[in-house]
Amino acid sequence: MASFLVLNGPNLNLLGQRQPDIYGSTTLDQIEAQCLDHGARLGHDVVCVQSNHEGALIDAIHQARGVHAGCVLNAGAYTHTSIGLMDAIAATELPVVELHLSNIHAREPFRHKSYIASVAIGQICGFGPRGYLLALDALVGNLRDRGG
Ligand code: CA2
Repeated sequence: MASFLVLNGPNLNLLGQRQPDIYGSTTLDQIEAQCLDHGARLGHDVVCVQSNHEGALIDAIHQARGVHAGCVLNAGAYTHTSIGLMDAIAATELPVVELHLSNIHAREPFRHKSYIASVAIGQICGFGPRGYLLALDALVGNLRDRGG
């Protein structure tokens, strides 16, 4: 049995409470519960963390090393700005699947740039909450590819 980290960044704690036209009506609590259920179906542990602070997200990535076999990361707006998060992922070599609820490539041009993409094993966007489950599937496949 492996463990995976589901890490959510700034403002995602507001899911389901604001802007449902863009981000849907599912709350972060509900998404996290779905991730836990999906992990259990796959025979793995899932740990969920959310922070609005860049440094706390970087700390969570550092602490995941040797604990979690991979990470689903929705870095929110830090996706488009954070060299610090990018460096943390590169330094820890943690397998990360970049996740977005919305299709960032179909939105404003400033959302098309992702600092996470170059250090992630892949990116899933545009599938809403289901994307988190697809990302967990991808991490389980990655773990198997690595012989785990
Ligand atoms: O589509 C995604 O998952 C995003 O990572 C969401 C970020 C956005 O900055 C990225 O470009 C794409 C924003 C998260 C804000 O979440 C809210 C949820 C409810 C109400 C307001 C904001």
